[in-house]
Amino acid sequence: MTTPAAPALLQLLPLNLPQAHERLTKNYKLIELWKESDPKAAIVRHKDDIQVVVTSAMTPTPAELIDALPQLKAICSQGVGYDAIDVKHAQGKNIQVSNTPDVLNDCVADLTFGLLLAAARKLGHAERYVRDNLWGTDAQFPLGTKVSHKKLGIVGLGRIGMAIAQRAAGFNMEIRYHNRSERNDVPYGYQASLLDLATWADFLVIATVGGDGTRHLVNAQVLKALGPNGMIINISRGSVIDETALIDALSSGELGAAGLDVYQNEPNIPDALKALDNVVLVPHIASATTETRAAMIALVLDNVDAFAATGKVVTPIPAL
Ligand code: 8YV
Repeated sequence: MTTPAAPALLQLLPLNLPQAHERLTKNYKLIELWKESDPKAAIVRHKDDIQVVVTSAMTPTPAELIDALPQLKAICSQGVGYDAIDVKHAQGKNIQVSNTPDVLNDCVADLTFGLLLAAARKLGHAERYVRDNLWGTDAQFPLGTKVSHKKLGIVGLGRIGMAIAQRAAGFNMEIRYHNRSERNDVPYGYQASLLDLATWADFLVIATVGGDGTRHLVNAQVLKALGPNGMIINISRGSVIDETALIDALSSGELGAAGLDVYQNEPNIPDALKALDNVVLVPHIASATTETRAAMIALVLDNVDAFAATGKVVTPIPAL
């Protein structure tokens, strides 16, 4: 009796979980692309075997790669966002694409409040003040802005947006949101116009999807509407905010402050942004906790294993 050869799996990035390698090698012949001296040649060598690609929200997975793999049937990605993957192209070729929704909602929402509190209470600035030995000198530390009982506008009230709203309730904040369409299952006020939401809000949180449909959704006008006492927090994608307009608004004082986890051209953050005291900058870490990353990787592996066993991934991205 002959055992059928294991289908090949192309892994584009290392998965930082000890049991990941073991689980992947169980059902698949593993090609770890980052270990290949000539990645292009490795793809050509294995192209007729590769049925699954493992990627991430931050790892480009373009149409060219998809087209280079004629036997590809599933793309399993680590992360909820999928703007780096040509999902439409894959789905057009009947290739299933999975992401890792829900397991990161809590950590992303927690970090959103970390950034919001840091921006309002000037935590980054305060830390620099202490470390620079300015406490006790004539250089007075400026007053911050109260968070509790303020107005929170959420752009993109999806699963992460809802987790953010839940936390905002603990701060007795009034919540409104902007989506493409109104939800009839939430108690929060809907603003059909983002400009109206920004005019109303004290804090504007960006939790919408990335990609072409939301590129520069937050422009100079929206930032101006948020105003000199307003603050913007972005945990979605850098592409959603016009970064040049943001730097201008923060530098001129037209916008009060910002807390950013994501940027237009990661990991490059413009020096002009780094020079400002009214912005809190962290390096795309919203899902980066031991617990959540383990849960995300476990879900990638569940998708891979389910595909191997049943031909279907468990958390497919709906048809675009
Ligand atoms: C990344 C993210 O997945 O989930 C997303 O969309 O942006 C992050 O959680 C993470 O950087 C690992 O790829």
